[in-house]
Amino acid sequence: MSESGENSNTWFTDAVKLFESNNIGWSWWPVKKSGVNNILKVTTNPDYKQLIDAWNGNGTISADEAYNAVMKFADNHRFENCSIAYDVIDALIRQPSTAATKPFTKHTANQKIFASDYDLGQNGYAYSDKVVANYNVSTNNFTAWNTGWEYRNDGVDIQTCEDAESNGYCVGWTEADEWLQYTIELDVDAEYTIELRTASASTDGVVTIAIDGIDVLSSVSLPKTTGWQSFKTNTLGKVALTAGEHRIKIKVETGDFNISYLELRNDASQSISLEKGWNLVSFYLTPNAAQVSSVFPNASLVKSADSFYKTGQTSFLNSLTEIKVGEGYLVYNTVDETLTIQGTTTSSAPNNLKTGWNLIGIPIKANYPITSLPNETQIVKDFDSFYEPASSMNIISELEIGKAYYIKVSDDCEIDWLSR
Ligand SMILES: [Ca+2]
Ligand SMILES: [Ca+2]
Repeated sequence: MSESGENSNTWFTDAVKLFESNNIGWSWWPVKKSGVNNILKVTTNPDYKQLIDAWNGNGTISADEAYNAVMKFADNHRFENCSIAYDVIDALIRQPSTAATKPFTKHTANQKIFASDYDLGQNGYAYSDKVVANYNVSTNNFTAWNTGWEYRNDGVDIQTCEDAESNGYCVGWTEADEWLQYTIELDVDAEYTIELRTASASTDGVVTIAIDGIDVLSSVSLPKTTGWQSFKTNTLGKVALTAGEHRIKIKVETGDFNISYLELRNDASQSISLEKGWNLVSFYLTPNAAQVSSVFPNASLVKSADSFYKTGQTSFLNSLTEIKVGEGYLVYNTVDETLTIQGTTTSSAPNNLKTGWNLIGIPIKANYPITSLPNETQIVKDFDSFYEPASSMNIISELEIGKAYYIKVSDDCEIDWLSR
């Protein structure tokens, strides 16, 4: 079977399944085109559109301009200038033999999950949409499966998006009982705030959020906004989730809104007490506002193991710009105060220690028993106490949350913070 290929992914999967179950080989003819339904998508340059318009009697174009437009369009057909439609390839090659879904792209917490980046898979498994293919040969009625005709070739209706924070696309033409699924990988057990960024010029939308097949936030209202491209972030609610892979579904109950993105945030806060003078501190979260001056508004000097920040100094001389989770900081504060830092937690990577002295922070929300430190440990110090493995006079028994320490090791080694 050849000379086919101008339809949706749903139609492609059904057709391939039919051919192969009847032992019929197949070949799709358009490999490279400017539509959404080809393996390689070609960008149409504006002057080529102008040339087509001129041929159709709309406007004029000079011979040189026409030549350049055609050459540019030819250049756009080079493999390296095309974008690869992974959804089309998946529909042709993988989906005919399985209803299993897989991530379209990697999603995790504390970053935007663009609505158009829903999972790869069949209608009814990765997403559900009312119109998913064109059957005009049977019905005499052409139906656009992707009403916005952008980005992907499924039934999901995607259009270009004017939301400044988007990937350039939003899901639109949402209807009751349609849904979208996203596979997410979480680093830590936490309570996550679920946010959904939507726009609607007509009505208030309603959605239910399901995770791993269970409704966790039911019938949440999405107030209409001032226009179809005027997006607003809706905080839907909080859900406790474990680290690992989860499938999150946006189920539309009342439609007619556009979705730019979804986000799961595990905002937490950490209190740090600073004395006037020198302090050794660290954070188990990544501050939302991580600039040194935002984290330490009353510090005159902040040093990490290999960089420093001095208040009032010309900015390019400050090698330390952002405060990071798990780093140790030596801070000179001008007042006594307790800071409350808002941020997000992530899984803790091991600390790599180099032979000799190291300045380390505590990347976990727990005290760490000093006897769990690597065998290479020779001495641990803060300002007024110390620990030596062989000593009987040790003052430090645990590395405490929020503090930082100097540690001397006999060889390169690492602290595995999760092996407490
Ligand atoms: Ca559709
Ligand atoms: Ca739809």
